[in-house]
Amino acid sequence: MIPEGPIAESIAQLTLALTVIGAVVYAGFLIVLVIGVRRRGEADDEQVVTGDRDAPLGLGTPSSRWLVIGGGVVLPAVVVVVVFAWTLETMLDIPVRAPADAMTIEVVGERWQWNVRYPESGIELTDELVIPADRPVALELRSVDVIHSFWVPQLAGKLDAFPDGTNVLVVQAAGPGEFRGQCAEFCGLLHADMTMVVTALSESDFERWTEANR
Ligand SMILES: [Cu+2]
Repeated sequence: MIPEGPIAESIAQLTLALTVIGAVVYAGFLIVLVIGVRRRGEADDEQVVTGDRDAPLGLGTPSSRWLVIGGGVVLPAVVVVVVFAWTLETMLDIPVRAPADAMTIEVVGERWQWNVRYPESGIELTDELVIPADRPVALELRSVDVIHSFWVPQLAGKLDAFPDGTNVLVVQAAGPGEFRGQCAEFCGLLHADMTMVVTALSESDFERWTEANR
């Protein structure tokens, strides 16, 4: 799924980075494993030929020591630091509070629908959200019953909606468009039907929409 906003973009980049780094580490591990098994096999053959059960396996040489220190300590440390730093940077990219220029909309989960309310205009919607594009929108998430989770992957990460408090999820669309969302916390029989359509409109179209629906 292609990210359609800066927050989702940042998350998608981290996902790609973790996938690629994980694949490279796994491939490297498999290669070393195969080499190790084959060498061990050769050493075993040697023991059979000479009858010497204490014949060295070649692990005490300086080059193999460097392989153990480099591949077993230094390389994993580098990978962990890179992954940690990248993850931290992405987390810092994701706003946890409404930015100053954000528009606030209340989104309340209720088995099995999303009730949307615009505090400024009083507009109310169900299972759909209309937002201005190119501007952060702070969704005040709550629930009236069980825990739900608001998730529109193309715009932002997912965030739980609790019955006893408000969570703020900041979403942002890079341009006008339509984006689908889904409740991401199993909430009962019709959980799968708890969907959401987010329509991002240009600033002027959004103003027109607001006036028409006020
Ligand atoms: Cu739900």
